[in-house]
Amino acid sequence: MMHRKLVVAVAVAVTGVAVAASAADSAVAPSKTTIKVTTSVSIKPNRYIQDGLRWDKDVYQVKSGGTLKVVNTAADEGPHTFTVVKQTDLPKSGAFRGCKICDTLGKAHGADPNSDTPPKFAFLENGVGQDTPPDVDRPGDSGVTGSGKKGESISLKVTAKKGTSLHFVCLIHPWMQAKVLVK
Ligand SMILES: [Cu+2]
Repeated sequence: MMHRKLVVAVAVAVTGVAVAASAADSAVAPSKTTIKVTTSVSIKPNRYIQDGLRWDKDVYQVKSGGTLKVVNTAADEGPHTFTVVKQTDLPKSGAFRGCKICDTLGKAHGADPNSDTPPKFAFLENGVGQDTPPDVDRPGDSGVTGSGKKGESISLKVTAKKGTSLHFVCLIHPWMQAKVLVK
């Protein structure tokens, strides 16, 4: 019986160490951060369909010079964009159908709002279309995750200085809004 008690005491001590270590880890921003598109749809018959399509967090952290990997883990909801915008350009609730910045940057991507064909440019650097990933440091830096299949991803290098907050939105689903704190 003595022996069993000792084992329990050791287990508790080990758990205590693990908690302390994970608290210390969260204080250090990672150099590789994954941003996931996730979803959960709930339906109330004759009332609504609630589209739970979203980024998996509201706030992310990454080191300046680090990488953001944006992964589409939601199936059947089409492609997404990771697009840095000014905080004041983020559409508020109720303005999603009239998201001005989404129209402007959607056009810069060469997207046709009336078709499912992929945009002409997969990326934008400061609002200008290009085929290669931008250095992410300011509004207008953007990337499309792919054609819309689950598991597709893009990797973006963050060149913004330490202390920058990068607000981002999905141009196709403007309620998907979050931010990256550059550390
Ligand atoms: Cu989206």
